Amino acid sequence: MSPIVYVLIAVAAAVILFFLFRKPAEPALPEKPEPKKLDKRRVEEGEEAKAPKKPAPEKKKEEPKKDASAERPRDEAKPAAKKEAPKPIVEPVVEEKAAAAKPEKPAAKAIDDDFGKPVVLDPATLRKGLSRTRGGMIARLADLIRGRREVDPALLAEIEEVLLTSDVGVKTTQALVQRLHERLENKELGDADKVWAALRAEAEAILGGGGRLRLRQKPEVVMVVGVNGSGKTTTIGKLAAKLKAQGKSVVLGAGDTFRAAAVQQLEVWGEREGATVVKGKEGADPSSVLFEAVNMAKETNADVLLCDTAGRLHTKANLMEELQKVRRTIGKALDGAPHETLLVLDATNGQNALEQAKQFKEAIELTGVVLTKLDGTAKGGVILAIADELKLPVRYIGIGERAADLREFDASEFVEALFAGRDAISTEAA
Ligand SMILES: Nc1nc2c(ncn2[C@@H]2O[C@H](COP(=O)(O)OP(=O)(O)OP(=O)(O)O)[C@@H](O)[C@H]2O)c(=O)[nH]1
Ligand SMILES: [Mg+2]
Repeated sequence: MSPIVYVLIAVAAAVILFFLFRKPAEPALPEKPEPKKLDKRRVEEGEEAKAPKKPAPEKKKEEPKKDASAERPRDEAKPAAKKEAPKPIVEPVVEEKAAAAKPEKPAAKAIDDDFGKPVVLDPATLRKGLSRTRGGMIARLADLIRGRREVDPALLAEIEEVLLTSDVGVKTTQALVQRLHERLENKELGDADKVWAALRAEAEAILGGGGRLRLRQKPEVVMVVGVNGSGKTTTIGKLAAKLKAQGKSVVLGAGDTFRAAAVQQLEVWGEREGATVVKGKEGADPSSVLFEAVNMAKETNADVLLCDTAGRLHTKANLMEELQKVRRTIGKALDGAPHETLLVLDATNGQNALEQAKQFKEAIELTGVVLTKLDGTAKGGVILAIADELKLPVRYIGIGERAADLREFDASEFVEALFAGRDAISTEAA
């Protein structure tokens, strides 16, 4: 019996020893996985931190995501940063909602933005668009100067004649040639190259800076005026295209109630560019249509309202008086509006365009000029007269019918496109 007892004792001892060894082993193993659990917790915490961003989907529109993506590259610092991050993400939503309900003041500060895409330097297209004027006035000037060894008053007189017969206009031509005489007296015009450079410099000085519109408030209200056929509606459509490409919301006011086709033309642009069109019935009062358009732009928190107007009226009322009334009404709908009044001029009208411009300027407060159809005329020299005599910035130029053919005006780019490659420009080539 006793050997059995010994065996039992030995087995019991073995079992006890086995359990003794197992117990310490168990806590040892979890120690390794524990950090893993901690990691998971961190990840979960991180996800939790992201979880509050679920309400942020509302914000996706606004892209506070920039902050979130900026945080992503960070790792260990995340938990702390993330816990704080969701708060600001939520807050702006509230602010935005408040801003939407309140007047436009907070938004206005944030909107001082380019109106339309920034200037894309594309000299070849611009040069092509201006080829008729290059082949006309500029080629004649180049022919005059080419190979001229002596620069004398007789050459300046010939230059004067070219300018006068190229729609630059008497006043602007005389002022420009006068400055050339001064340069000649100061011995600054030693050779043909210097005369060419002086012409370029004078042209650029006359054209000034020009410059596209800026978005300074919301909605920025732009009224577009000009005689019939000058390109108002097309310019509005092209501007809408630029703005939409920039992600701006646009409302179009069909203030030309003279004919149904004018409204339809605007609707086609509106549909193509995704802009809301506010219209009235044919023959409706343009002022009331544009009053509604301003309200629509305000209600929908639009970035820009572009107001089309008639170049002719269905009534016998005076066009200028009607435009003044429209302007006043827009101002009643929104204090300070219209913020811009653009006069659209057809360059093919040459000096007549200048005369029209003078009449408009006398009657209405203008803030800038759009010169269209430069692609179809050799009378592009009129732009010098317009800039010089009207003292208004040329905001845009039209060099074709496509949306991209409305170019932000830049004086130096324009002069470069006109005068570049002097030796290659020739009246014969034109
Ligand atoms: N080649 C060329 N054609 C242009 C340009 N701008 C406008 N047009 C064309 O000129 C014509 C008249 O343009 P609209 O925009 O209808 O002119 P509008 O001033 O609105 O005319 P009304 O509505 O009658 O007062 C259209 O056939 C346009 O396509 C341009 O820069 N170049
Ligand atoms: Mg029109």
